[in-house]
Amino acid sequence: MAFKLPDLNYGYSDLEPFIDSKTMEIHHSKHHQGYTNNLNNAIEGTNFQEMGIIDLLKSMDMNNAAIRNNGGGFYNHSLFWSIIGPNKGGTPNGEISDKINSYFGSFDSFKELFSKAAASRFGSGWAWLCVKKDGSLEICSTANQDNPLMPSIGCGGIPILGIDVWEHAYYLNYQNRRPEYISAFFNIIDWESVSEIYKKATS
Ligand code: MN3
Repeated sequence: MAFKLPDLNYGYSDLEPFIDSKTMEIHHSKHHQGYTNNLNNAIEGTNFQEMGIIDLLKSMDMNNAAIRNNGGGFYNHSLFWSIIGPNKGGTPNGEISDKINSYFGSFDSFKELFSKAAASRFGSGWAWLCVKKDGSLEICSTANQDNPLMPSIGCGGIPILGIDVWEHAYYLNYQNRRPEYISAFFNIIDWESVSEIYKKATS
């Protein structure tokens, strides 16, 4: 089974003014499509073809650059599209809200720590909110297309929220102003979706 580029639940222009239409179009139809195609090429004829993306990431060899970069790219962007949307933002409700308050003190404090992790990632990469095996939450960041599911990343757990801080994610609209993009991202986070992912990760 080849991996397939997921469709978006919204149009390329629907996240404006926070993410512009052209960035969305290139990011999804070129970058994410590229990771998908390259992943399929990299696993051709291997038993990774029989696996889902999560098992593939957990069992991959970190020295295999093609699978690491493109498997990560495929998974990271699939998660990213699913946790953003038009007319979202605000603050979470329910269990995930309680968890955030209990681990980070308040939503504002969580926002500050997550934004800092995203802003301080040098070069290309991602910042994550993860839920660990014991149910605790952790904010961390990874380089390039790495993610917390991969072996020996030192950034634990299952990601339930992630922000892409590669320049391709924001440069057309924000140029070098990454902190403005990070701040805008909070207006499009789909907390209901994050909450669903959290529930699955902890069930
Ligand atoms: Mn990207």
